[in-house]
Amino acid sequence: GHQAAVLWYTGLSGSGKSTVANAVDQKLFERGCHTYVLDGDNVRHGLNGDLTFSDKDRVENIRRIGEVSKLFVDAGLIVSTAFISPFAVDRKMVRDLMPQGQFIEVFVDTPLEICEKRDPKGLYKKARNGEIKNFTGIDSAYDRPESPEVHLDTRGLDIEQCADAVIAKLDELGLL
Ligand code: GGZ
Repeated sequence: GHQAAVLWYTGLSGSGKSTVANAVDQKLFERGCHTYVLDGDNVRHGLNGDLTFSDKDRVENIRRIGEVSKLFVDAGLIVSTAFISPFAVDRKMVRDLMPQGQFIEVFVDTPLEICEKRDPKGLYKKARNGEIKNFTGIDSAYDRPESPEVHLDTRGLDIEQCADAVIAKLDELGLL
């Protein structure tokens, strides 16, 4: 058995949040855990399809994702969320929403320079051209987490090592 929890991934666009979240989720599944992954693909297009990338809408995006995560935690799942969640105050708000000790912040720390080089969707290029406004890291802020439960310096770790570090923390915290 396992304890319910939220694994809250945060980091820049292209940092690898979804990739690491899905790798961890696979390992949890293999251990028999009941899990769910929330990311842009299933939330930004559906539940939050009415929201933009203005500061105000990003706050609302994170608030709703926090509330939905809480429902999954109430249902006993280990829920993983992969959103930039750029503002520290909003991450704190979600932390305070969850039962004590069941909010695990995972900072996917990939430098802007590397994210911008990857640019899988060409969004950084568009942001630099001014075709997209309010792009995180370019003309919209990202508050680096100060004391995340897990800090992944992805320059020194591959996906497998990142996933193992998250699992090790869950073991250490007695959640698995
Ligand atoms: C940041 C944007 C923007 C702007 C579109 N700023 O690499 P992606 O494409 O798949 O991930 C990014 C995603 C960010 O959505 P989130 O819901 O995670 O953001 S937040 O937590 O800040 O609300 C990127 C794409 O949406 N995207 N415009 N202006 N990312």
